[in-house]
Amino acid sequence: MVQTVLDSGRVSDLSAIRGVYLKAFRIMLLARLLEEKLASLYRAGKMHGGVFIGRGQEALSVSIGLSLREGDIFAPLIRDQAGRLAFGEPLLDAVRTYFGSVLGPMRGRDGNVHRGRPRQGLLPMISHLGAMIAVVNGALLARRLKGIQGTVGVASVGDGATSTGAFHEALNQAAVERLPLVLVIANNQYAYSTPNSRQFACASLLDRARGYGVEGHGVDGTDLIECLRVVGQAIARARAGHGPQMVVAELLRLCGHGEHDPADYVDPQLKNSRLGRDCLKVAEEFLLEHGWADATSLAEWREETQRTVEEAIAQVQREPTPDPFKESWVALSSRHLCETHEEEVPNPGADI
Ligand SMILES: Cc1ncc(C[n+]2csc(CCOP(=O)(O)OP(=O)(O)O)c2C)c(N)n1
Repeated sequence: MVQTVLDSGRVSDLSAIRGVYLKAFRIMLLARLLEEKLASLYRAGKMHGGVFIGRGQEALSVSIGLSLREGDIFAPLIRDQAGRLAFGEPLLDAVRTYFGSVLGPMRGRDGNVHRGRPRQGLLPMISHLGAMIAVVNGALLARRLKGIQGTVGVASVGDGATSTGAFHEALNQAAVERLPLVLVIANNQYAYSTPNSRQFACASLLDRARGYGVEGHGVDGTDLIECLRVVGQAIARARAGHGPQMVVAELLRLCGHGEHDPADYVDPQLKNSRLGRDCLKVAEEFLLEHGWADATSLAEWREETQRTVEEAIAQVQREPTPDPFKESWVALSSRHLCETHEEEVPNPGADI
């Protein structure tokens, strides 16, 4: 149902999009509240490792997850908690990885954002800077060789990736092979602290698409309806055989690169511009304006979602962490990862 509406481009028909929009909003809210909680635990010194959140990028991210189908491939970035949830990653996968639970998908042995479920097409991230594009290409080529048709792969990257060799080589390969790759670039105007002006000299990152013979689509990343429409159509075009697609979303990240980064380099003028809008607030205003929610339902959803987050964290805090004397400290092979994923993981929050 979600895909049908998004594929057909009927998102301008408001009655058709209502159900998808509400679902997207509730997932964005779950991602936001989970990450706010993780960030506050990090500041209280209660988290191991870094905490990287997607505040301000949830509308773009959720649109990816909701536009994909079972059987597709998704290589999320550190700002894609919303997209992961929308693609079907259980909330507990995130919480268990953050708290090092041995029941987590990486068995409590990997960095917070490096989790995945390869068997379900959710690829564990290697590096932030474009490394995953070639991995998605490889998975798509493998499917082609096996004669599997009709699936697509999304690689999510930041503007920082567009200046790396990995990005250019993989984009060129996808174009030459006409792979059903959708490259979603969240241009949050800074690569960590490096502004766009010190990073590329072209007018728009969409020029990168043109240069490689790839279709490009620009979108206001603060606007959920627009993200659902543009990301949905790019994915539908890749699925329909039109070759690789690039989506460039303009937005700001409303947080640091990680929670260790105060992001005081961000130009206040940008913060006060349209780019600095909070996509969750924009979506909330849209819901109220169209009578799809009222203040009471918004407050109830927030309360219910907060409870889901608190309960998941309380549950995981009671779970064991790996026993260093029993673990065999070899790298996790993909076979191992797939085996770990055999069992069903309960999924609080999945019914939203
Ligand atoms: C291969 C590689 N080189 C360098 C780094 C260090 N590094 C991490 S994030 C980053 C910049 C990221 O910019 P962007 O993708 O725009 O993400 P943002 O944090 O701005 O959202 C750099 C240089 C890395 N992780 N991997």
